[in-house]
Amino acid sequence: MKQFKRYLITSALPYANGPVHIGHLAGVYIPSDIYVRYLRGRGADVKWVCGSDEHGVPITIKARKEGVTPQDVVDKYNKIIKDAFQELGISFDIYSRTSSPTHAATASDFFRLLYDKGEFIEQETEQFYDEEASQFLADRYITGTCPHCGNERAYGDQCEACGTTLNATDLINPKSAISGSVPVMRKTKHWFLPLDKHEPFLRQWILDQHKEWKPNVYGQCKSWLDAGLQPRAVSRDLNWGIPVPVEGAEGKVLYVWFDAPIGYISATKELTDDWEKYWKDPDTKMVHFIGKDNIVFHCIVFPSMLKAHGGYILPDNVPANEFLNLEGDKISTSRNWAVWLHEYLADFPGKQDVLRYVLCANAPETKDNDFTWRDFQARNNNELVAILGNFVNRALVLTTKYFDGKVPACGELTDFDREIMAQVAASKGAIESFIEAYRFRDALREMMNIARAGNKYLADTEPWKLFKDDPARVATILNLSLQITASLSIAMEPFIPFSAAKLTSMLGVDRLSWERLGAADILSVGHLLGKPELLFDKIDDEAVDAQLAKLEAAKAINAAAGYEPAPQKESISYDDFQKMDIRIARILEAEKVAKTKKLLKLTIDTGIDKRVIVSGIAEHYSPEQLIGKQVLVLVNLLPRELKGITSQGMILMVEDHNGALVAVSPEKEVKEGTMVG
Ligand code: B3M
Ligand code: ZN
Repeated sequence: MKQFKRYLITSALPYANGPVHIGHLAGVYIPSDIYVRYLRGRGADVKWVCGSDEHGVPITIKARKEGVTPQDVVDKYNKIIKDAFQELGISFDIYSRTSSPTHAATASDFFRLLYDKGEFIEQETEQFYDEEASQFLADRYITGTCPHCGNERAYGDQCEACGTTLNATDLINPKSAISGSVPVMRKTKHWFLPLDKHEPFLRQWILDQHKEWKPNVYGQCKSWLDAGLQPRAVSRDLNWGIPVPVEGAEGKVLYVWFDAPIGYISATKELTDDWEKYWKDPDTKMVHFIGKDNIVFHCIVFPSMLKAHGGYILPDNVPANEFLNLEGDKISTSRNWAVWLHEYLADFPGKQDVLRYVLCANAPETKDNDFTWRDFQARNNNELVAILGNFVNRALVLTTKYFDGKVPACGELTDFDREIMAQVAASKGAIESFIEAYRFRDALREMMNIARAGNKYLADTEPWKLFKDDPARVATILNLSLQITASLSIAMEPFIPFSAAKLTSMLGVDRLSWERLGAADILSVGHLLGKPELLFDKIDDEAVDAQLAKLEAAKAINAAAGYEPAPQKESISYDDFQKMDIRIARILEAEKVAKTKKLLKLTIDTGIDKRVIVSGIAEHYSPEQLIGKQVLVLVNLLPRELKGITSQGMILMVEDHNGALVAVSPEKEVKEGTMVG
């Protein structure tokens, strides 16, 4: 195998139109963090770059929806993402962004060079144009009726009701999502990268020279290549992005997937003046960490761009992962079916390593995998607490108890001692080969096997029974147990760095170098340990139930929004219905309930009486919007106490697909107190 002098590691640039979730973490950021921490531990010359991907149509759509600028959108999410990564210990050397000036110049120059070399094809195509808004429309900006299922709100690229991928021209009655007008077809010029031209090279480079790539990656590349590559447009008619640096290209920007991978180069430039060494010297090993939906861009498109440009190295590997599901369902941003990193960090303070551990143990390396909160709890309680934490704690506490916290002397070794120490020593090579083969789950299991060996060692030797009669033997057992603990702190670092740091401080040492892993003399005799503390604690049912309830709530909203029509409820009799006393009422007064975000205190006239209802709609309606409004109220609901106020009844609301609450009112004014039924 080729020996490299240095490493350049890239991780997919998160798209800055939303926060990151556990699927991103398990697929990309945790594996790459493990890999880089491991390389650094070995003293390798490594640079790891990432940043936000901040161009493209979805960001402009989000901005329009929220009534802000695209820059506002990316500023917001760049910060949320960057802060959350940092808190999770994702240790990029740089987290940049594609709206940076360095990136604009780098991407623009890259395009211009390919243009000057004649690497593009120029082509006129016909595209939908909105005459009212005077702009071309990206497929996402066109809505209409799905030809497959009749959904009237299908997008030009996809129908979310039936999941079919569409072309805007497939839609029945297409409408512009910007102005609502009927778009017309208009000619427009674009630049295309002729991937077909690079096909022979790609076949050789991937199919012949990179047979070692993961089967899912290799297989996907092969099927793309076998299907035959087509020229791909690298420009778009859009006003958000990097302008196409060519005369006569006004109103056109680089396609987001053209500029985004160049973002890796820009970030390296921002990181070091020495960036060319990392991008151009064949002694650099470049590895792209990505999710499976990005394979074609990193294995086919970007390498073709680099090849066309010339002078750049190509990735040595692209260890893409499959997808992580959540509680049996596909993670979905629009359906809010996700565990968001920033929310996890808020809900489980100090438990970064638990998430890191569970997502690595469960990483979708070879197939899609499922994250469940019960599994999260079980892995914490049965593995981190019961195996790892337990071993470390026993070794440290026993040493404190019998030897005042000083590393005792090691006497003669038994065969069993030797066997255990040999096992620990062997774990070093095993972890290394697994990490180098991008098999992080297996590597993690090897790390845990060190703790398993330690637990077995203590359980079999039972030093607590020997101290009276044979303190010298106990000294040996604890010396070895502490050496194993020290090895553990080394092996833990790439996976669970916060706990590794805590452990080195309990051992009273600085971070140990990777090369020491497995040695029997890491801690010298007489060395004073720090104070033992618990490395992990149990996660109780309540914490897990709260997370499950959060997901249930997301499901209910999705159902209400018609993403998944809620199944019809159980049948009821007419009498059951008659039990509900629903009336027209008028809101007389409305005020915010102090110290709450969501609650409004409403005084209403039900026609029968004036009463108070507390309603969780403060984020959706201001008090002024409600005063004077007629609404429907369930008046015979049992009273409830909310923030010290008795709420008598319920205002009927519907929740739309964005989770916004909408009051239900009579179509015409009706006398207060009139019954609904
Ligand atoms: N922004 C990931 C995504 O949103 C995409 C990665 C770019 S890496 C150059 O699918
Ligand atoms: Zn459809």
